[in-house]
Formats: sequence, structure tokens, C-alpha cells
Amino acid sequence: MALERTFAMIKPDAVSRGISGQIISMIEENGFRIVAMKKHHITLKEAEGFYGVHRERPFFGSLVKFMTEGPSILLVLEKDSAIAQWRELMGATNPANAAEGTVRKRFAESIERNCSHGSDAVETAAGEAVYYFSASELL
Ligand code: 3AN
Repeated sequence: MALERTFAMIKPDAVSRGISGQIISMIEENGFRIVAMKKHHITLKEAEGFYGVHRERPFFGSLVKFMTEGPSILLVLEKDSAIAQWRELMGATNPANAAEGTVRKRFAESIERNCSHGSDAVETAAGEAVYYFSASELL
């Protein structure tokens, strides 16, 4: 296993419902080190760029509207196999398919309003972290 960093978001649905602290507790209880963290209201331009791979999908417009409806909490997390480990802790994209004890099983309302994001590969993790954080913020 290798020490890795991944980019995570606590999405606007979770922040507005006041459950971001519970999700951050789950992150820390599961042995992730928080390298960077900030609250940020994602702009339309940022959301369209971040989710650019989904531009042709039918849910793209709704997704960027949701991601810009209020502030998110952005994080960079570090742990052995952090990318896979955070995706496992989040659970399946669709909360109906998420395993017991995962963030999405506990808290998510729908496949779109699913509380959290996690990078899916080493290359995307690095790119997503620098999309929102400068080198001096990665401690
Ligand atoms: P994940 O976040 O689990 O990696 P992706 O990358 O396939 O999932 O999708 C990005 C985001 O797009 C999801 N987190 C979710 O908010 C939204 N999304 C994915 N699939 C759908 C769908 N079928 N309908 C509505 N929103 C979706």
C-alpha cells in the first residue's frame, strides 16, 4: 500500500443540512489525515469545469445547479490507498446501493444529492486538488 492523497468534497446538500461535522468525524475516525480543508461556494464556471467529463450526460445541468446552490467543504485527504479508501467510506454513487455505515447510506437523499465527492484515480486526484487549492495550502 502506498500513502496517497485524494480530493474530497462535502457537497451543498450536506453543508446546508448541518451534517458536515458528522462527515468530517467519519473521515478522521477512519484514519485519514486532513491535508487541506476550506468552505467555498463553487461558481458556475468552476462546477462546469470540474464536471466537464459529464458535459454530455442528461444530468449535467442539474448537477452544476446543485453544486452551486450553496457552499461546499473542500478537502484533501491523506492515507494509505486514500483514493479507494475514501470512495469505500462514501459508498456507491446511488445511496440505494450504498453499503451500511457509509456516508451516502447514512445521509444521502438521492443519486444527485449524495453528500460527497471523491476522486476516482491518482491522476484525477492530483488535478482536482490543485483545481481548488494552492501548493501553500496543502499542509
Ligand atoms: P461519483 O461521485 O460517485 O464518482 P460520478 O463521477 O459518476 O459519481 O458522478 C458525479 C456526480 O454526478 C455524482 N456524485 C452525482 O452527484 C451526479 N450523478 C451521477 N450520476 C447521476 C445520475 N444518474 N443522475 C443524477 N446525478 C448523477
